[in-house]
Amino acid sequence: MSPNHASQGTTLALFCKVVDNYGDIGICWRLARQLTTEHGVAVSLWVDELRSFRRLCSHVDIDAEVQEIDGVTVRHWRTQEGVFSTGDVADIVIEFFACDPPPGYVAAMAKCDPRPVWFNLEGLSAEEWVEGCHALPSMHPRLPLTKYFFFPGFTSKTGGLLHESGLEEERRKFQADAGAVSAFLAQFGARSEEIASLKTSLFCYPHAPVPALFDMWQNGAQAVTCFVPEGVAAESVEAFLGAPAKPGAVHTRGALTVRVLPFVPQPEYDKLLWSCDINFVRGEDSFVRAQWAGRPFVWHIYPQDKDLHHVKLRAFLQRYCPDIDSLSAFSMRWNEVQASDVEERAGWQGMWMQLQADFPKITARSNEWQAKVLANGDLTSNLLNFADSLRSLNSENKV
Ligand code: TRH
Repeated sequence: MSPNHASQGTTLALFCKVVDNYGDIGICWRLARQLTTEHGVAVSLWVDELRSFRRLCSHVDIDAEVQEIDGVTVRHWRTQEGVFSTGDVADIVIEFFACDPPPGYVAAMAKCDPRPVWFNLEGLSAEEWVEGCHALPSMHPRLPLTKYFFFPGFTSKTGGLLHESGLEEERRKFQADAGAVSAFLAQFGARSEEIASLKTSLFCYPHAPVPALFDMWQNGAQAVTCFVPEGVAAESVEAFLGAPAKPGAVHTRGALTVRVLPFVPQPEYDKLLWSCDINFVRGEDSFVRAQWAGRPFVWHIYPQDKDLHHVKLRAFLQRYCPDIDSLSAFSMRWNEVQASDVEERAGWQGMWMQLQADFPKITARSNEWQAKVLANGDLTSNLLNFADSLRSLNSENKV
């Protein structure tokens, strides 16, 4: 992927509100780093909550108003108050999930000549309507400013997905090196029998049917190790361990070993996904990372009112694996979507056996999928290219 040279020296402000969990800051931090390291953009990341951020990146000082991390200027966004001048405004302004930059900042944007490019970076969905909304303009009701919607997605009519340029090479090198995989897992205390077993990672919301999954693995014929970062499905994990789910805690019952890991820094989380034979992921960012891991994965989707997430889950499965029933059925069961009679009769054990039998097919799909999605370009490059086209338009029209 060649860097976007037009963006060298460009300034960019990225506004992030942590609504809940880690996805908001996880996505913004990943985007900020890629803009800086691969495209030479000078990024200011405005974030309202530094504690969640510190779980992904231990360098974060939660008391600092402004700090520099990996070349990104991180600003603690404490308030909507404040007066800003045109000199404070970046060339490109991104608000994540319509999070509303401070009104004073927006007022200063309106005074700039030329005006900055303004994006609202939206959430990921495989639904078709996304294509119709991607790149749509939205005029400010009072000020002479236009904001553009930027939707991540899986097709050429969307903004694509976050993917760093060296990622694929790094992943393949790591997975081809059994010693590197063992050393990575051994640092968390994993023993040789765990490393030799069928390895899974578990990241899901608290309502996932983890007890049923554990029960099935425990009573199965094959040795399974489940690596769970601290804080994930804590109640179910503690019930299995019979002890607090602290990093290093481990327990084997029947064929299943559950091992608690620390919540690892973001780049290490990729390695965990690359090390496992199957990954359980959730939300948006870990879901995308699992797609780059070249291994089977099961997605626990973020729950929404009126079961809207069921529609989103089906839309993704329809794109990803319309011809792999075992994966669709298992994913639906994991998300507690009404199963068909056939699936109901198969039970967890039967569904797992069918899924496992399809691992080679799913792995092949994973590689085809990656190539297909990346043919649309990566999100960061697409975003900068779109910004370039809007900037030329802005300076031509002097809007
Ligand atoms: O944490 P999430 O559930 O986050 C989000 C938010 O809830 C958000 O509001 C919602 O819109 C979105 O889901 C759908 O899941 P996600 O998106 O996978 O983000 C988790 C981040 O945490 C991701 O960047 C990977 C990272 N991570 C680590 O760095 N280390 C770890 O050990 C683990 C388990 C995750």
